[in-house]
Amino acid sequence: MGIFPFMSKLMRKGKYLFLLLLCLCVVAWIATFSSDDGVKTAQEELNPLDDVKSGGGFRQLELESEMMQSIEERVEEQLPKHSCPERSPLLRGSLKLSFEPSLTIEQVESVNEEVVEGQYNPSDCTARQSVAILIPHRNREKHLLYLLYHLHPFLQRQQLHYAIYVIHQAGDATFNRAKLLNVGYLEALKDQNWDCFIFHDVDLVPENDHNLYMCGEQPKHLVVGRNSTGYKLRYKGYFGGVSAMTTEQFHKVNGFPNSYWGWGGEDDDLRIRVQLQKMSIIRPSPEVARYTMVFHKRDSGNQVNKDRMQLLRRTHHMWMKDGLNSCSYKVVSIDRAPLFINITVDIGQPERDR
Ligand code: UD2
Ligand code: MN
Repeated sequence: MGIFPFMSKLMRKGKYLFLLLLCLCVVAWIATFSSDDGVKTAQEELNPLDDVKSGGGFRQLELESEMMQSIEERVEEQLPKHSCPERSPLLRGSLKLSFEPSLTIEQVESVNEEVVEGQYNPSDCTARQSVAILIPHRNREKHLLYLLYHLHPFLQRQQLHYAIYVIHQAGDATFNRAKLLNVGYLEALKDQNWDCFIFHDVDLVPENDHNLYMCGEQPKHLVVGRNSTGYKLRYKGYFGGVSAMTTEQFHKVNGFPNSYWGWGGEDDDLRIRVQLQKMSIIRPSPEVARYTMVFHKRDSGNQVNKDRMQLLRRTHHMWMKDGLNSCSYKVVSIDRAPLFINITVDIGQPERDR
């Protein structure tokens, strides 16, 4: 065989070989692709978290955790909250009070965001008492602002469920503190069944949060001393300024008299009513029952009540006729402001002026 035929035979075989190699490459290429897909599918099945990295899976996990959270919250809501401890861990004792002339209602509101329409309820425990604070008021806006500033955090530290009612006397007839407090009691009970009422002058700021704004077995007088009297009790039967009575105790004495117009006597009348019902007045210790009275002069429209001694002599047979059961008035408006419920009321005028 010559060299030429040998070469042409080899080339023919090489062509087949080349074709064979090409086919093998194509098969190998297809095999690689299909096996890649296989690996991926297996991994996906084995490791679902890989899917989380893509948007859909992540959203699903989010939804599941939101669902779990809302279920937990609902369970918590249904569990009865435990009662607040007998002694609040938040009490701080004697406090340094400030009376900043530039204080504004917006500032007081901004530090009391948990107070809603004058009312507050502790979030982590059930308060031992529901307490309505009643403040008789006319033309003492600055005093009211100072009192709200100090009283809200004071009551919150005592872990009370409370509301502050300001009973504002409309018009310019002679002032009548006692009748305004009767109105406050009757109107507040329309909101809910309060356990305890605190009758509170607008100008008295408590200095020590161990002075508890709660009611007890007997009516309570909370002001033993104040700055303006050298922190001494004014006299033994003194019951003015700030006092606390349960709803039942106050109802039992037929509330305050309505017939004391002007300054003085109404607090002594209430003491006599309490004594006539065989109740006695209790007081916290003098170290605790301390108040700062914001300085003021006698207001116009609140002149000394010259009839007060005469009225006091008649209390023992008047108490049943003059009080909650004879308190007539006209509510002018009820404004539920963020920090207090403002009841403006027309309580009429003394008989002698009619
Ligand atoms: C004492 C008593 C007070 C009451 C009064 C005689 C103390 C600490 N307080 O207060 O409880 O028995 O004598 O009525 O002993 N008010 C106004 N606008 C007025 C007038 C009075 O808002 O125009 C309110 C305000 O809440 C004030 C309260 O009535 O705190 C008592 O009046 P006051 O402060 O003029 O009498 P004061 O300090 O002698
Ligand atoms: Mn005063």
